[in-house]
Amino acid sequence: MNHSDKIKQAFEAAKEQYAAIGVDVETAMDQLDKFPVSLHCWQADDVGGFETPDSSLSGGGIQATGNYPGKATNIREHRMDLEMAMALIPGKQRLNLHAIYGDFQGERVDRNQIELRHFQSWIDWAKDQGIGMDFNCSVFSHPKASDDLTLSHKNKEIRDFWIEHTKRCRAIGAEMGKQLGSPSIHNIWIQDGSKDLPVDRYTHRTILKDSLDEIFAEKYSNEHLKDAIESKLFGIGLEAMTVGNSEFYLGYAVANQTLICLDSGHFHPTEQVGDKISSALLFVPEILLHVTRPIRWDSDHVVTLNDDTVLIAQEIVRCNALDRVHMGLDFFDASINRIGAYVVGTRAAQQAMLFALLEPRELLLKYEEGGQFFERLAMLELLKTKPFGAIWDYYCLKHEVPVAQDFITDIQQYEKEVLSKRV
Ligand code: RNT
Ligand code: ZN
Repeated sequence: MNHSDKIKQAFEAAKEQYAAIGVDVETAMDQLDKFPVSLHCWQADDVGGFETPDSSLSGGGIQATGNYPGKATNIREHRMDLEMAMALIPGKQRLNLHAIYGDFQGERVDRNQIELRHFQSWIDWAKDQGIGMDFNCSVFSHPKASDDLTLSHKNKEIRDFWIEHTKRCRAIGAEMGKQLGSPSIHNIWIQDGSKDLPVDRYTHRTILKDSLDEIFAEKYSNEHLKDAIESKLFGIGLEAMTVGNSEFYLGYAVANQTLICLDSGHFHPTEQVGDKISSALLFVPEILLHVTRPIRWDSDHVVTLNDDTVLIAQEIVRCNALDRVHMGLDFFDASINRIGAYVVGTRAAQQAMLFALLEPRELLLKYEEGGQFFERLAMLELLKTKPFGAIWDYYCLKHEVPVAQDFITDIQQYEKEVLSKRV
């Protein structure tokens, strides 16, 4: 029996086991196909971007640590790496681009001057790949963001600069959505905060609210653009206060019916982001996720199939919200092979979704409503040792991407042949 026959045989046996608890494996795989994960462009080069030949992340309360060789240093390499990663991940992804990744062709274009033409080649690339795109204003790594405040700055000139940038980003995002025939989610995350105890939090939050009102004054069709806003607990060097905290943005999102972006690193370590989904869904139209793996703080480690990621996926499925929750990733690990990071992290997010889709929902609900809590716990535990891996392997086979550990050698080869030759 050849390799793929063995995978199919294991799949058939696994399928029967799931059928015995009332789970239709084929339906689960079909649902996963329709749930794209948005690949964040910034894992490829440690949040550097292409504004200048040596752009690198500075400030913003975020940090990429490590200096693993071979990072993408220009658009050509960046696209190559994304294509490589996508070739090793089952199903279709999206591309989530930050404004600093424009195709500036050596021209110095400040953030308040960016235009559609700087992103047209990305849109064309996405069209070629048959994928949708999401977009982000880049409100960090810039001299006008150097004193930790941007859209909430008391200095009108500074905040106007960032308002202009963000307005342009929304317009570009809407055009991406239009050209690609799939709404683009534009996410606003800003660093604004304070290292030590501020006395005037209220004015900064009032200013941020006004800036957002101005930014959102222009209306775009929902078919082209969806607006998301992202809160944070604290950033490095901004430990005492974050202007856009969870209460601020959730309030703003509810009042203005924008999407709320929940980043799994942006809450207290004992809070579960998965638990927030069913609450937020009652008050905002849709949710954007930035799935990441915080270790002790917002460390942005590569996503793994851990309890936090699984709960997020379970709640999306249990809330029947696959079309109202959008999964983006937000990790940037510069200490390991960066394409490897993409593939491990994205596959883990997809595996969490598949695991959740393979839950015997009716049975679990019956136990819960009947007060049979031992039975509920037992079934949830049993699911962990069901032959989930056989279904996942078959899913990869079906999508013609490397099965099980096979992608490791592909990435090693890419490192040897491509990454190690970069200067
Ligand atoms: C930072 C936020 C934000 C960024 C990206 C680069 O803490 O999570 O989403 O990581 O926009
Ligand atoms: Zn984020």
